Amino acid sequence: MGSTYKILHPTDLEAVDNEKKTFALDVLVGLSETPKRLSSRYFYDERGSQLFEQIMDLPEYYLTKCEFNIFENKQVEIAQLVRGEKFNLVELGAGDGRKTSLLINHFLRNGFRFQYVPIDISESAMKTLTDFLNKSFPELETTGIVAEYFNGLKWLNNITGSRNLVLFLGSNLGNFNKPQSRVFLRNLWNTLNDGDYLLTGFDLKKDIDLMLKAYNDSQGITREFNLNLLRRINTELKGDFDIDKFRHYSGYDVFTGAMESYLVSLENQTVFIKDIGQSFAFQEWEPIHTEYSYKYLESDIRELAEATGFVIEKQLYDSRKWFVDSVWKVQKVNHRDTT
Ligand code: AVJ
Repeated sequence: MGSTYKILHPTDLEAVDNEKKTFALDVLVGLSETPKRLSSRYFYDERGSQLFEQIMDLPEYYLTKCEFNIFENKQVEIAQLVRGEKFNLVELGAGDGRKTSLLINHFLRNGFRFQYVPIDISESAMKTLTDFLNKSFPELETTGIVAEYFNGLKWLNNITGSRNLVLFLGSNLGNFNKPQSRVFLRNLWNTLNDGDYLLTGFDLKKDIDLMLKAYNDSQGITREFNLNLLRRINTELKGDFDIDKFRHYSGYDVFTGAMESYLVSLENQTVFIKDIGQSFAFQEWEPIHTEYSYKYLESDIRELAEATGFVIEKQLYDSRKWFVDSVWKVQKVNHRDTT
């Protein structure tokens, strides 16, 4: 390997700086509250993303299996939405593209005219994805956008007039509570055009033991995934968390309808975080809330669509009906107003 250098522009430096500051501020606020909390958005550093890939391969983590089953069996139903026209297949937070490959393959085999537009904040994830796509589908036209979802979508709408089919897979919406998901979906609605489609995954309410197993796997990968949040604070903010003095706990709250994950302090202890310049006291058995993974009833899904200006077109279930990829159409013209 020869020597190489990279010039960091002021804007790059600012971005790095801002990201770290936001993380530090969120940790300070979250650990100062009672009960303590940390946001699940910070799970996904490089190690966290690798651990999540491993979670998706776990036998207990049924969500990914369900969505694969849907993408294997419902390709024709999805293809009917965009038959005969040029369109953009947009994906928010594309990951490794394994599920989407099934759909891309179907579209290509049937001579559909489209480009694939994955939007992801991580440049390394985008590079891995485009390399994989170039190998698997040399004839596919891909325009990867490294940006925040909404900036990416706005840019896309300015350069093409084609219909968008937006994929938001994996029950990612489940990390948001009701008001947060409404804001997110309404923003999405605002950014899209009349007649665009959104295909989004919802994990349905089901047997509680199945859900508990999915978030408390026998190999302890989910435990590592959760604890990685403390590791990240140690490396990025110079914290001195002793990882062995916390345990992973994940339970189902029947009232909120969410699997909720925690890290529980196993003894009285004080943790110092240098970049925040402060220590935080933990009592024995004191929890930190780290994640909501909401589960849905059919009525929850209908309500969400209605509240945010979408019309439900199709409900695509896996064969066990544990999960649904819900297809929504953007409706910008209110028909009640035009009659
Ligand atoms: C990526 C947010 C859909 O909530 O099921 C997996 C993340 N957390 N195991 C989920 C996760 C614990 C996952 N989502």
